[in-house]
Amino acid sequence: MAYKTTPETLSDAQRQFYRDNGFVHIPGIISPEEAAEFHDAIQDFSEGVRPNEGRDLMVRDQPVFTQLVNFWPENDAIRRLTFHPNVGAVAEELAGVPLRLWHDHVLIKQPHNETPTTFHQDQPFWPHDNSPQSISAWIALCDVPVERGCMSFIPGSHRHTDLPAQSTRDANILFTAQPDLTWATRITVPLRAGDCTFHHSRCAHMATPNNTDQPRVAHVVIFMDCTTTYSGKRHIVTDPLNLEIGALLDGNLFPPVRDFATRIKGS
Ligand SMILES: O=C(O)CCC(=O)C(=O)O
Repeated sequence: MAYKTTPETLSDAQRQFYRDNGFVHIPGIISPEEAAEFHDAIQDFSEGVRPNEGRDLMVRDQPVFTQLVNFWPENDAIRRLTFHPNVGAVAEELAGVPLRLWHDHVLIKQPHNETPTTFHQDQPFWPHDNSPQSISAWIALCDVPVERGCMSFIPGSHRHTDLPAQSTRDANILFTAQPDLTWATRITVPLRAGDCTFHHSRCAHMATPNNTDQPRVAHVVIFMDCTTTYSGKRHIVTDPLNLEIGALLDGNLFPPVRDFATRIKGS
């Protein structure tokens, strides 16, 4: 299938934009037809999964969004999207290092959810060492204008590598930790279905409320450096694994991008 953006068509300007700003808008990472197929599959799947039904920790109805973490082992459509070869290949081009999956999550902002996801960096939440280039692909599975909950970024904020974790529900916390960011330019990126933004794990970002009648459905695939080791910090994905501090995060749950084509076929 021909996509608007592939590793071959990625321009030097796009690579440089990512390096300078810590995020980049990538049109057509998947096709609109694929976005529609994945959107419907996720809507069907998520309606059947409720908090407190077995995987309660992995389905979280939060004020900011409904979050389904790491459902790729259980759902064919989510697996095909998480291991989508074009998404992984463009992520590696931007990061400039070999990557592996950290985890995925479906993020649904329900219709008329008036709650923004407030500015935060991702990396401080993760139990990672040795992962300087971790990067997220935020893929729009429906059109996401500003009014439906699109992302905004603070260009260059990925250079702040020493900030504590910032809640996604406290609009002041990032700016209290780093007051100069209060005055930094913010860039808001509405997306058409099938487009994505990639953001570096330290690039501060937020998402606007959903003031529309339709749910905002996004699928986020998070990649980490193949060298990433476990830091011991508590996290929903690693807590059940009984890892030793310093262990390489590898194995079945964290496949390298180079193995994605084979992983599409089964978990
Ligand atoms: O979609 C959202 O509301 C926020 C997403 C986010 O914070 C992320 O992908 O890291």
